[in-house]
Amino acid sequence: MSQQLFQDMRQSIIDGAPERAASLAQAALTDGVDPLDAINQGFAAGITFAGDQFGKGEMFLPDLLACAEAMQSAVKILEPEMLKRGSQRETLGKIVLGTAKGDIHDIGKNLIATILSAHGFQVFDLGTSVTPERFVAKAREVDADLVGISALLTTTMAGQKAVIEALDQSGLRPRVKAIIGGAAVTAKWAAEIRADGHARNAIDALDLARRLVAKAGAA
Ligand code: B1M
Repeated sequence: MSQQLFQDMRQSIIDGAPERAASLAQAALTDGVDPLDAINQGFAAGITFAGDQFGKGEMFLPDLLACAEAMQSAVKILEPEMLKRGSQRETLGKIVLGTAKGDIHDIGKNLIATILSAHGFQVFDLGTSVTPERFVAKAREVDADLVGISALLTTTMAGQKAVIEALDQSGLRPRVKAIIGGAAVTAKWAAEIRADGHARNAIDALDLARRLVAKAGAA
C-alpha cells in the first residue's frame, strides 16, 4: 500500500503535477504515514530523478521548475504535521538559517527549518541568496547559538566558506557554531572550510544541532 503511494508521489513530482502531489500528501497524512517518510521515500525520490534528468540534458528548466513547484505543494501539506509531531515547548537554542549568496534553492533548507523548529530550536530563516554580512548581523542581533548555511550549487558552496570567514572575523566564532549542508556538501569540504559540522538531511541536521548546543552548554 505505502510502496504504491511512495511510487505515485515520486511520479507526481516527475510529472510536475502540484495538485496531484498535494492530494497524495493529504492521503499519506490520512493513512498515518510519517511525513518525513513521505518526503524521503516518495517526493524527494521524484525531485532527485528530475534533477538527474536535468543534469543529463534530458529535462529542460521550465519542466524542472514545475517539478519544484509540485515538491513545494506536497511539503506545504506535510509541514503542519511535521511541526505537530515534533512540537515541544522547551527552547533548545537559536539558529540563523539561510541559503548561500547566489543560490535560490530552498526546498531542503525549508525542511531543515521545519524540523528544527518542530524540535525546539528557534529558527531565524533569512531565506535565499544571503550575504555573509546578513548572516553575521542576524547572528549578533538574536544572540544565535548556530548559523546554518545551505548551498546546492558547487559555485555557491564558496559562499559557505565566506560566511564562516565572516563569523571568524566578527569574533562571534567559536561561540557561534557554523553548520553546512546541501546535495554536494561532503565531510571533506566541511573540514576544509572549518565548519563545526555538516549534515546530509534534516534528521542529521537535527542531531548535529542538538549535539553542538549540548556540547556548548557543557563547556
Ligand atoms: Co537546480 N540544480 N538549478 N533548481 N536543482 C541542482 C542543485 C543540480 C544538481 C541539478 C543538476 O544539474 N543535476 C544543479 C547543480 C549542479 C552543480 O552545481 N553541481 C542545478 C542547477 C545547475 C541549477 C541552475 C543553475 C539551472 C539553470 O538556471 N540553468 C539554477 C540555479 C539557480 C540559483 O540558485 N541561482 C537552478 C534552479 C533550480 C529551480 C529553481 C528549478 C529548482 C529550485 C526550486 C527551489 O528550491 N525553490 C531546482 C531544483 C529543484 C534542483 C534539484 C533538482 C533538486 C533540489 C531539491 O530541492 N532537492 C537539484 C538536483 C538534486 O539535488 N538532486 C538541482 C530536494 C531537497 C529535499 O533536498 O535540497 O538536497 P536538498 O536538501 C537536503 C540535503 O541536501 C540537506 O538536507 C535537505 C533535506 O533532506 N541540506 C542541509 C540542505 N541544506 C542543508 C543545510 C544544513 C544541513 C543539511 O545545515 C545548515
